[in-house]
Amino acid sequence: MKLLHTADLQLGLKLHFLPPETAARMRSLRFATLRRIAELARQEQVDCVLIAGDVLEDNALKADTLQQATDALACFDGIPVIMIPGNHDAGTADSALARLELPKGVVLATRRESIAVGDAAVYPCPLMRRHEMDDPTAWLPARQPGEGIRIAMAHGGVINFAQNADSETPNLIDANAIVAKGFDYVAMGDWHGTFRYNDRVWYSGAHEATRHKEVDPGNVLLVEIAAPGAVPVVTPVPVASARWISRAIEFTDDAQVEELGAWFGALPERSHTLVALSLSGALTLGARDALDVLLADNAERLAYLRHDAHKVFAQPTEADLAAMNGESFMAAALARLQGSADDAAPDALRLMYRLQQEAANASV
Ligand SMILES: [Mn+2]
Repeated sequence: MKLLHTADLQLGLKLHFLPPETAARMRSLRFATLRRIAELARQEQVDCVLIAGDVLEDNALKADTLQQATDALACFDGIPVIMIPGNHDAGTADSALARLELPKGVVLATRRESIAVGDAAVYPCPLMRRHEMDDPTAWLPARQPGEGIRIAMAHGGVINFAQNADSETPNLIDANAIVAKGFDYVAMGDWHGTFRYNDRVWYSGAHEATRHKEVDPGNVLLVEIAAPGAVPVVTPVPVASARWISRAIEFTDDAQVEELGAWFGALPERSHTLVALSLSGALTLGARDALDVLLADNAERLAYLRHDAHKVFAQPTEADLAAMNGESFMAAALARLQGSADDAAPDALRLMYRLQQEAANASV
């Protein structure tokens, strides 16, 4: 059998750190990518699609978001889709998933009972509360003689991801116990990066990233299982259209500013790219100024740019100082700033340099 495994779609994700217009654009990408996953499912002629929890961002979502989710899910048109509630959209009394109008063929599994897909069986482990104290997979029965391919789907941590800082739930799951019960594949959700725990236990990761620290998000998994007991062949397929990129640069040479400019320029789709730069080091005054201009320009072009350029020091060269030394007032101020231990002195020096450059340019 062939299936497509995804999870953590978090449709309706708020992205509060973005300007409202950009956040809205990024929110709509998550629906568009779900539609592309439906296309992929059709191309690959999968037997079913599993969404292993956190389909929706939260249970307070309103009808506009739910309708967009319904319309995107309708694109699977005829391909069975099975989804379970996760910690974001737990099957509580106010469940948003329960308010979702499910297109034909889409099953919301809120009960601990198997669902037949051809000769195979899918065993859902829904989260009916945000945090389950007990392992939500404990109910899974052991394989009985004559059973076909068995697939479990669950949402939580198969290892203690907390130490990796990106797990949201204490919903701890004993994946080895599931495999020991004779399951061929365990479709996991909650961890946002694609992650192979072992041959049979995989996290697909989120279809679109939700933050910079995630490792390898933006994929879905194509899973092929030849027969009961066979090792699944799992192929990650990139589907995300937003790129979240983190980079650290320690400046030791002015040429690195130009290199950074070229790097920005070479990004395939800056309007769909969210960049987090961690900057340090020192530049001459001119290059330090050029860095500010470059960052300001790219902050407008990119979907998002976060940086800490205040950590990059400006070191005036002899030529910088000579250029600023023209007038007696400037020379006196310059001498004082250079000798100053005040934390604000480097900023003041940069400001002086910029004013002097602007004045020079204005007089041309
Ligand atoms: Mn989750």
